[in-house]
Amino acid sequence: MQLPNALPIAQGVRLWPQALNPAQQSELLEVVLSTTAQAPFLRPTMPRTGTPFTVTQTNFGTLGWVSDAQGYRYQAHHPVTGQPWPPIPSLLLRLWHAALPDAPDPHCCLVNHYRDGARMGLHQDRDETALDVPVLSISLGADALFRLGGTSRKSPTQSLKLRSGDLLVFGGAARLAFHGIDRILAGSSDLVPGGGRINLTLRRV
Ligand code: MD6
Ligand code: FE
Repeated sequence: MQLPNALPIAQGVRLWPQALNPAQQSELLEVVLSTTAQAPFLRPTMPRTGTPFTVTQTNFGTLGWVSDAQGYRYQAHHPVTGQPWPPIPSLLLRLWHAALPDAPDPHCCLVNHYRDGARMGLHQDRDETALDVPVLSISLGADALFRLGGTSRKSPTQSLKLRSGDLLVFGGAARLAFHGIDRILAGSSDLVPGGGRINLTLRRV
């Protein structure tokens, strides 16, 4: 897997628009959905309040990111089935190493499933100790409006449209930048069965 030069979006943020062509997107989605048969999507809840997320989630890898009343954490087992998360499919590992040639294998691939109306509030990815390694984000399905800020919640933000097949790397000065998904553009893709968007974020923990 060879990637062309990325577009610089901000310090530490690089975007490969449509790095995956439609056939590659379908192949990746097929691999992802078939792997979720071993680790079904679940709807996490917010720490303390117990408010359900508007997305559903699952993970691949040795560690998965979970959220429930007890807080945010990484754990080795699916909270409902009690089984280890399935391994990260080799196709995803190849994309990781193409985007981040110097990084060791990721521990975690968090899979977010957005139906129309789902969103993700402004947050930092900071539950990892490996903050020196970037996060790779891969988008499949409906277009999404991604909000990118700075390292303070009050930093100015910009909006970026993420489309199916886009790869986004978040590292360096942006590794702790606030970001979120304002909304999904309903009907913009029919890749994901039933509509919506799947986002994969791969990281070292
Ligand atoms: C999403 N992405 O695109 C959510 N996190 O659905 C993230 O939360 C994210 O895109 C860290 C780095 C890149 C990301
Ligand atoms: Fe994030």
